[in-house]
Amino acid sequence: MYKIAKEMYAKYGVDTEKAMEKLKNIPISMHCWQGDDVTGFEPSDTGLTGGIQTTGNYPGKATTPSELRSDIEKAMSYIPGKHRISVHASYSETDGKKVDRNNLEPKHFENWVNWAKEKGYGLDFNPTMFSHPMSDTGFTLSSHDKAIRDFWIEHAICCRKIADYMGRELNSTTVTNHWIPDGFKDTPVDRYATRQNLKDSLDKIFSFETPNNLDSVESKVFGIGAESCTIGSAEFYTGYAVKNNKLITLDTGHFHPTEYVSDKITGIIDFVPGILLHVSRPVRWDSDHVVILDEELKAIMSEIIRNNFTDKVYIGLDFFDASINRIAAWVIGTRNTLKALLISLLEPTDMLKKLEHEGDFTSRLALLEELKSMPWMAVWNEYCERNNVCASSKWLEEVKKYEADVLFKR
Ligand code: RNT
Ligand code: ZN
Repeated sequence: MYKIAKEMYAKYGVDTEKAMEKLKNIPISMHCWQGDDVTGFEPSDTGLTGGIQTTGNYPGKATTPSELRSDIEKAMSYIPGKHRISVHASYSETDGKKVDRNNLEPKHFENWVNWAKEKGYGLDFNPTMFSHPMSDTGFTLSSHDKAIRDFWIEHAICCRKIADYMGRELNSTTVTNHWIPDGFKDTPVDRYATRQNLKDSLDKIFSFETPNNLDSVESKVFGIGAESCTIGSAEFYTGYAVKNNKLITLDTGHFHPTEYVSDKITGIIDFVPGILLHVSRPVRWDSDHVVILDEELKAIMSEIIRNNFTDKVYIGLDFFDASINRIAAWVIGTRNTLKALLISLLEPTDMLKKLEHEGDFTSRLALLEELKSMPWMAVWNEYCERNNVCASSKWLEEVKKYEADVLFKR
């Protein structure tokens, strides 16, 4: 099948070998939080807050950091290529002692770093500014209460130091994503003051250099319980990122349903040092369903590949489904992201761009539609086999076995 596919693509001037070679060098940052429904392992677990939700109670979730790491390894064994793991601050390991978030240190993430070193993963990081008593008012960095603001500023500063340590230890730059849940349930009178608070807090957080870490800020349209006004809106963070040379995070669930992240990438890329993607799947709201191989996923990956943005666009995942096997959720979403990248890498982009630049929109449409039935699956299977990973859904049989032998016994 691969031989035939190779010939078919060659007719369009596409080299399948090159496509596979390129795919190998694109890391996906897989989020740790799909494995335990975003709870983390702090001794004082307050439950998930911040206007995000996991629904479902599928048995077998990871209950300790080592279980989570084993589950990640299992998922990674079905994902071809070398990738990264995105860790939240709430996954600290403090030997059962209560170390509050404003006192976290690199040593509390040593196990993650040693494990990543051993497995060859990169690490990315996230301050956790939700699921904590200090976020109970619904406000963190934008709060009018100085004690609350200061607590979260301290937390983010700890996190940037931890991220820098991770990047240094692993010899691979960490990307740290800053997201806060802050917003008003009901119509506010003084939105501006909260945004000024947020700006001041961010300025304090970013007041020192982290040579092994890049910072990104993530906007949102609304959260549960914060329906009327989100302090960290798209305009706020776009402005902040542009002015302060920060990366901007584009989460596919954080915009109005008729807006597409695939269209936003080229709109902002020349004005920021980079983009962090949070690839997710919103169903009616920011529901964070498992990523499927849909048109938007393919469109996003096409934007990256068509424009050679792989050095400036960091691909991170952000979904959490507690109603299905969590390892399968990771495998499905991450493999789909890679499949979408491969499909884009197999596109005769120069040919299509030429048609478009010449105004031949008829041929552009015809070719785009023809390409949809090209045998990319044969290339995908070949790629998986060369990377010693199950090509077909055989991985599911193995995940089901792990479920029976390990997950259901927890
Ligand atoms: C929430 C944001 C944020 C979180 C993670 C857990 O709406 O998307 O990125 O999902 O930090
Ligand atoms: Zn996100």
